[in-house]
Amino acid sequence: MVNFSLEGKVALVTGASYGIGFALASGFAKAGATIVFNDIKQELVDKGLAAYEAAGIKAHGYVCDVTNEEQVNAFIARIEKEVGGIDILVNNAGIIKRIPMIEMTAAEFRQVIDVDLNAPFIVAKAVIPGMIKKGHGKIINICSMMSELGRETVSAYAAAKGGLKMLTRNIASEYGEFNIQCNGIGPGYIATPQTAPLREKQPDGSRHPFDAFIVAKTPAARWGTPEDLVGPAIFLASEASDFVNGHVLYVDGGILAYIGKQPK
Ligand code: NAP
Ligand code: GCO
Repeated sequence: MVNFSLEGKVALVTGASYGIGFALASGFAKAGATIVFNDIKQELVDKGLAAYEAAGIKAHGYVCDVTNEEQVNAFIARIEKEVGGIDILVNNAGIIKRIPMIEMTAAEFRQVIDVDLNAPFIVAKAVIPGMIKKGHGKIINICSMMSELGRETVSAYAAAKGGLKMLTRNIASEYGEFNIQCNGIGPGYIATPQTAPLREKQPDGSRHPFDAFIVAKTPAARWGTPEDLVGPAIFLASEASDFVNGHVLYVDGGILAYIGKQPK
């Protein structure tokens, strides 16, 4: 029988006080996993703990900036001591800056690369030795449609997410022999705080042009929800995907397959 259960597993989801990370961690908890998450600020960790408790989930929350290698190493050591060895890692924490490239400073570009690409390297590097000791592990990197496509104003984000796709493939290549599977999830356009600016109503009450654009570009004719990502993530976190490695699973309502609704 195919095993989709996460019973007895310890799952770390970075940046999971809310948004996609919160939905994935909540879904993992319902599939039997013990949940660990982090955020940069204690107040957000507390907010996240309260939200998990309200959902009937006992989560372990810690303050950690995933771009800080010293903090991450101490964080992982603390989890292994206080909760247990990590079986599942979801590199979810991420930021975006929407600035035309020639107006973006190098510091702004580096900041996005730091969170969206350097941090998944730092966290995976800290977690993999424990997975090798355990004889198994699942790493899921939250990529993006921008791992495949570009668009105006998101140069740093697309570069980071494109790199994250290749980091995913490289971890799969280098650690597959230790029964560690590393895959990506590439969400389409998902309704979270990160995309709120693309959906807000215009001063005249009309829809944001980008909102209408995305709905026309998506065969499912809607924005995704964080919950749309939970089933695919449980699959990649479970033994059901033990022979899936180095794959980016796009959960995008079909947008990457579609040229877009023709003008009437
Ligand atoms: P979000 O609502 O902005 O949440 C991002 C989370 O990451 C927040 O909890 C944030 O905490 C945390 N974070 C940011 N920088 C961090 C750092 N240095 N250390 C620790 N935590 C940090 O974003 P989301 O929409 O849920 O997206 C989650 C992931 O999915 C991101 O990697 C994003 O790129 C990716 N994604 C999103 C979409 C979409 O349409 N929403 C589509 C494809 C991919 P703070 O609040 O403290 O900053
Ligand atoms: C943007 C959006 C996208 C989504 C996502 C799409 O400004 O284009 O924020 O980048 O967040 O990454 O997969």
